[in-house]
Amino acid sequence: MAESTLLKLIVAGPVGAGKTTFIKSLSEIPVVETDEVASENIGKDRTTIGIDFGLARVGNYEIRLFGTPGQERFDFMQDIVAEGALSLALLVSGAAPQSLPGARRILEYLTSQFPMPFVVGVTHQDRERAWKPDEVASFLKLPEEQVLGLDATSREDARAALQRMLEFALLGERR
Ligand SMILES: Nc1nc2c(ncn2[C@@H]2O[C@H](COP(=O)(O)OP(=O)(O)O)[C@@H](O)[C@H]2O)c(=O)[nH]1
Ligand SMILES: [Mg+2]
Repeated sequence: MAESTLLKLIVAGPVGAGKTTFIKSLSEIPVVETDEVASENIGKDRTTIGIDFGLARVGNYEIRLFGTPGQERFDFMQDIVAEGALSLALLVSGAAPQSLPGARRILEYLTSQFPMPFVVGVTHQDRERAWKPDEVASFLKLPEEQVLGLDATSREDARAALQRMLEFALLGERR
């Protein structure tokens, strides 16, 4: 049997974007979580302080998924997690458009420090009145094909997003 190729992908975005959910929807192993009781009032009781880790397989690729913490005071963790990553998924909740400036800050930071191909995933598409991917694309001034909508709780949606991420990553590599 052919050896599989290991890839490292990172999943970033503001608190509540759906990073942990996305990784759980994709992972074939129990996700290693580092959720802690949130120290700030961020609208939920628990949040990711460290990293989430999951493993997914697409064809011959074995994909290591690393979720980064969303809270600003853990920004230094992003550097540790992003090191050596092939591609980035920036998630933002379509139901929380107020988190878009924070999402943009994370995107600008990561892509300036670690130039790599990325896609933006707009979560909560299963909810009425959530911002649509094209609206988020225009906010972030990105081409529409780089921004996709998903319900992060859906394995099918998460897989489709992962596929797109891989396409961007592998095309990006060839450039
Ligand atoms: N309906 C819906 N709920 C979602 C979606 N993505 C995340 N959630 C929920 O939103 C909350 C925050 O998600 P979480 O993965 O913890 O966000 P994180 O802070 O980015 O890791 C959880 O209660 C999730 O179940 C989505 O696409 N649709
Ligand atoms: Mg989380």
